[in-house]
Formats: sequence, structure tokens, C-alpha cells
Amino acid sequence: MKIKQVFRITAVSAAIVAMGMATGCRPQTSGSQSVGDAASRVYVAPGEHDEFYNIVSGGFNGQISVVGLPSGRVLKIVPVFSAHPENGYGFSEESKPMLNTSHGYVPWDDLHHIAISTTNGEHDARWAFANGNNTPRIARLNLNTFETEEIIEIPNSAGNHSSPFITENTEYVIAGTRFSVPIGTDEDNDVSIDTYKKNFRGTVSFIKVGNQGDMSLAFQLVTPGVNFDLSRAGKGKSHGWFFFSTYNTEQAHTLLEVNASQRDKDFIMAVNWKKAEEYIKAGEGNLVKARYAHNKLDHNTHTASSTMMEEVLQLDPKLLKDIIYFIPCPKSPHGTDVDPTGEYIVGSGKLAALIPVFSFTKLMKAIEDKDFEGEYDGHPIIRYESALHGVVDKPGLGPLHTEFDGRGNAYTSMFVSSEIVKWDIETLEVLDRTPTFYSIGHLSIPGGPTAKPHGKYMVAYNKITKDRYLPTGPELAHSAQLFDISGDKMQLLLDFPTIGEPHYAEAFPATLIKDKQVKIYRIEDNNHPYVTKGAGNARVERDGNKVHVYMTSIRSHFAPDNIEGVKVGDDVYFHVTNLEQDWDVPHGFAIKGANTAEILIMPGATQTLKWTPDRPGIFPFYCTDFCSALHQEMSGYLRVSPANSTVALKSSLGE
Ligand code: RUQ
Ligand code: CUA
Repeated sequence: MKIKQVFRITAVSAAIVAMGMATGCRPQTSGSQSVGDAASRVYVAPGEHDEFYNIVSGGFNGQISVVGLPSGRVLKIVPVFSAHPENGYGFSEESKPMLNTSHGYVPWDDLHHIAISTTNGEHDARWAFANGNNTPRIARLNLNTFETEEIIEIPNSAGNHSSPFITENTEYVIAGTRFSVPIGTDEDNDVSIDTYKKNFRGTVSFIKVGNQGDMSLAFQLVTPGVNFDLSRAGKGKSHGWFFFSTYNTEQAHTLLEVNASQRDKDFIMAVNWKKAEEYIKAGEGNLVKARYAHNKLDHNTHTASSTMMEEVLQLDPKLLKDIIYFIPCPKSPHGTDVDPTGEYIVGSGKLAALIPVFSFTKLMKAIEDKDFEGEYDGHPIIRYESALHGVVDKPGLGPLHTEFDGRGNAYTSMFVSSEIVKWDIETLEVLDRTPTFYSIGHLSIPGGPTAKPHGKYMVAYNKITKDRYLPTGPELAHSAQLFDISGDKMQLLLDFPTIGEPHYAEAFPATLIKDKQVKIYRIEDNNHPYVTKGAGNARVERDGNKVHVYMTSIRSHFAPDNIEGVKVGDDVYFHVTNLEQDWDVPHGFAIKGANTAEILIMPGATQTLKWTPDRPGIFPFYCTDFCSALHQEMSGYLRVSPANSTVALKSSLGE
């Protein structure tokens, strides 16, 4: 038995390595065609703006980066599931609740996928959603402030990979679990791992999105215990459906590399979410105990709060029929993508030598005719041939993800053969292929997942960088590549390094949001409980061993700038209100010995740094953001006395 297993591992691994050696993972051409004409097409002259915003996941850094296209310039890093020293996110008292979970404060996660909000299937770019993979969470960013406004934890999930994906009008954001796990009470969940088949379940969570973007966990579907990898919502004619790629339909619990690659076909799970909604309206489903955090930023107080939720509504599609259908799909599919018309569903089997394309019309017919070939864990399996539009034959090796240009073409990333393959959605004929450097993961076309792609460019987000840039020791930047896709042939225009490891990204025209950007917060609207409106109100107050410093900042001083009477062991809260009402005049705040971060305060906002002095002495504080010619003068002193001192608490500015 043991020997046999070792042989099987070797065989599978060797096959994959051989595929890689034969065609990918090494330079095929130098790829340095980015000269002359290409250079002028990515050139954005000084003072000019890029045409597209590209919202790029940072993978294991838990952040999102905002990149301009076609220049590839990084415009901003937005912390989402990561503490961020640049602005104090995750360190300031106001932002800490944003990273709260049922496991406590979790300041780092793995962020893979982006979903830009849509109306009628087209980008409206009000919000960007992103997933926390490890401690399952969904975040929402406001694209007028580029701030993380809301994070909701997903209970009964582990490895929140199959998310976030949104419906045509952003009615729902869905989150599918990667790892199935037992989903009972804590006590119920203490089971032997080899009872996977009996005890492990998958879940797909539907998060309702309100008019202001506010999220709430509407319901969860309980599914067979498999791994969900990725998903897409239907659109147009397939609006009302979701399609999830599954793997490990073998339900293995060990050595997945081998044991989850046994079946020739896994499944795409088609979910009729409109049907699920009907059941909910009819009062079906069970409220079950579940612990998950729901964190929200209040713009009036610039403060996040975290609420621990206790219940979730679950539907069991095994009892409530017509919600779930399985479509066989070769082999361990990764991406499942829906074309702009909503008719075609592309399954990308990582280990398959073809790309199956399913037809929504045929799928509906098969369901109507009950054209099934059995059941999977109590759910109908649709006959493969009945749902199939056709296959793209020998497209390349290791297909992962597909995007669309709105002109009838699909573009699939091929990890193993390290290339992008362009093919015709109707005829399934391969039209063009181009190498990527190296081993592409995701790819993104502006509007590529929507009903109305903007086309023009395509970005490859590559897993391996090797020799593309000046070397920087063992750890290299990841590599993105920009292509022009306006012609028949894809043309490489530009390489640019990314922040973190990019997985999915979406791009949209800058015109959608650039005139809506918030420039300042109105000081009149600041309802922070520790706001200081005007330097005249600056002061210090003691409450037991807590000292609250009501501080203001304006070019080029803090009020107060002399503070005495703080004692060793006090918890000192610097509530700094930035009184500026001009765009792009933040002030920073740092004090010697502070062991969290500095904070950066936007015009009109209040942010709080907590500090616990550990020794007596004089502690300078200063502004960390070069704000004026007298920025270096923007500073002050705080005196710390021993714990038993009788020095009175006082503060001042000037004599
Ligand atoms: S998955 S390649 Cu999260 Cu494709 Cu990144
Ligand atoms: Cu304020 Cu520098």
C-alpha cells in the first residue's frame, strides 16, 4: 500500500514537472519587444493621468495596491487585512476593531480576489470587495476614499478562497469555503480527521449588500464536503445563478496532491440563488449558532466598531430541491468564468488538456429534461455532454483563469506552459498565444468579468519573476506584464513589479471615479467622541491611570505642545484632530518609545495613538509628514514622572 502510494506521488509529480520542463518555466524568447511603439503606448507624460485604475490584490501581504494603467505606476497601498505602518491602520484605536475576528485581533491575512461593484453587470466602481483567505473574511472598500469601510467574518468556512464574487447588481457577495470542515458546535466539531466523508461539510455564504454598501450575512448553503476553488455569478440570461469550481470531490483528507487527483472529472456546482431566495422568503432554513465578527467604519466618527454576531441562517439544498446541480468538469478545475453574454461558462481544469465550455441554455434544458447521470451526495449530476457547448482542444497546459474582451474572444492563463491563449468563444478555435514571464496565475482585462468589458489592455500577474528585474537577493518582487489586446495579436508592452503576490485584479476607466474622490473630511461633521474643534479646546484629562490628550494639528504646530504630569504606567491616548481643510495636508504623529506605529491623520479627521510610557524622562513628539516649511518645528515635549509622583497634569502651548 505504502509503496504503491509513493509510486503514485512520483508519477503525478513527475508528470507535472515534465510538463513544466517541456514548455514552461523557462524563457522561450527574450520577450523584450517593448521598444519604440510599445514604449510610447505606455508612456504617461509628467502631469498626465493614467486611463485606468487597476485594483490589485496583494496576496500574502493582505493589502490592495492601486496601480495606474497603462503606466504601471503604483498610486496607493490600501491596507485591508493587514496592519499598515504607513497610516496607522490596525495600530490606531479607531482602526483596530476593523481587524477583530472571533479569534481575536488578526492583523494579517492572505488576500486573493477583487470584485468591483456592478450595476446591470457593468462596472459602477462604487466599492471593491476582497477576501481574507485564512481567517475567512470579506472586506469592502469605498472607492471614493480608498479606505476599508467594512469587514465581515464568515463562519463555518476555512480557507475563504472561492470569494468574493458578486451578482449582476451587487445584490450579493458570495464566499465559498476552500476547506470543508465540520460545521456543528465547537464540541461537535471535535472529530477524527478520517471521518471527513461523514462529518465534513462545505458552505457557500451569501452576503447581502445594501444601498450604502453595508454587508450582512443573509444565508449559507450547506453543501457536500468538497473544496471550492473559485466562482462567478451568471449575468444576463444566467442572472440568478452562480457557478463554483470544485476539487477534491474524492473527499480525501490526506495527501491531496495524489488523492484529490484521482477522478477524471470534478464538478462545476451550479447554484440557483434565486431559488434559494424563494425558500428563504417562504420561511425555510434553520437559524444555527455561529460566532463571527462584523466590523464597520463610521465616517462621522472616523472610528470602526466590531460586533460579534451569534447566528446564521442555513439552508440545506439536499432537503430543499432545485438549488444545486453538479456539472462534471475535467480535472481539478481552478477558475470558472462566465462570458459577457452570460451564455458560456468556462471551466479551467488545472490538470486537463482541454478547456470545457458549457452552455447555459443547454444546462437549463438538461435540468428541465432531468438529463442526469446520477447523484453526487444527493444532488443531481447533469450529463456532461448535455451541458457542453464544446471544448478548446490542446490550448496549453495548466489553464487557470479566463477573461473576456467583449469582442467574442476569451483569454486563458496557462500556468504550466507559461502563456496566455486567446480563443474564440463561439468556434472555440485558438487564435493567438503569447508567452508570459513566468508561470502566469491570474490575468485581468479592464471590465473582463463584466457584461461590458472595456478591453484594450490585459495584465498578466505572474507567479515567478526570476531574471526580469535587477536582482534583489533571494526574495524578488512579483511581476506583472501589460499587453495591448486591441489588435488580432496580443502585444507585450510593459513589465512592472507588484506589491506582494498579486492574485486577481480588476481594472476600470478612471473616469468612473476620479471626479468623485473625497478630498477632505469636513471638521463640522467630525463627531469623534474625542474630537478637538479648535486649538482653544486642546487639553489633557486624567481618568484613573488613563490620560486623554485632546490635541490638534495645523501647520505648523500641535496644541498642546508641552505636557507634564504623565506617570510611568499610565495609558496615554493622543487623540489628534487635524484641523486642516485643504486637500493633501495630512499631519503625522509619533512619540519616542511608542511601540505600535505612527499615525497619519487626514484633514478634518481624528486618530488616536495609545502609548504606555515605561520610564521617567522627557519624550519628544513630532509630525511625521513633511507638511510645510516649518514641518521640522512641528513638535513638542511630554514629561513622564515616576508612578508615585505628585507632578500635576497640565498642558500648554506658548507661554
Ligand atoms: S487563485 S493564481 Cu486565489 Cu488563481 Cu491566485
Ligand atoms: Cu505637520 Cu509636518
